[in-house]
Amino acid sequence: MRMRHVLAASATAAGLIAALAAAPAQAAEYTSALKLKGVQYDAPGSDSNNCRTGNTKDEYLTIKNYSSSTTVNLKGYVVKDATGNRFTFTASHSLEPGDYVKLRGGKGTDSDAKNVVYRQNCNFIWNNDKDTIYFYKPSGSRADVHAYTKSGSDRDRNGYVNFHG
Ligand SMILES: [Ca+2]
Ligand SMILES: [Ca+2]
Ligand SMILES: [Ca+2]
Repeated sequence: MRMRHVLAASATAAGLIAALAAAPAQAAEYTSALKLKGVQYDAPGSDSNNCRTGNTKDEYLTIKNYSSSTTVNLKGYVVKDATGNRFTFTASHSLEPGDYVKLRGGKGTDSDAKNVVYRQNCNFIWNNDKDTIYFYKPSGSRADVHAYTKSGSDRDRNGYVNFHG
């Protein structure tokens, strides 16, 4: 419903409407400096969500600032999966142009220098077969979204899918 409203209100050129209609899931991402760079959705090795001995930390989502001039604070940004599991960046984390952060599972100490934020949760969030990654601005508007399947998106089957360069 929201997409129809946006199209009716803002798109006047028929060509633009056709282009947006062809890729509705990704139309919103180009208004955002921060985008989903890629995801290691299947942590290497056998998966275990044991906080001490498991490999949840090896599952990560990379978020990058694609703006050439604007620094963006991650505080208040939200990521969500297809089933509604969510993580909110509650602490300030400045991403300068070209800077990135890896949002890892498991428990650890966030570090700007190491470009890492931990979900502080040892359960996996990105499914090994398929999932959808939603990324929201603090205002609630969508910054980016990408769906993947192991069979269709991950040609080399290494558990990683790239969304943006
Ligand atoms: Ca695995
Ligand atoms: Ca999931
Ligand atoms: Ca891959």
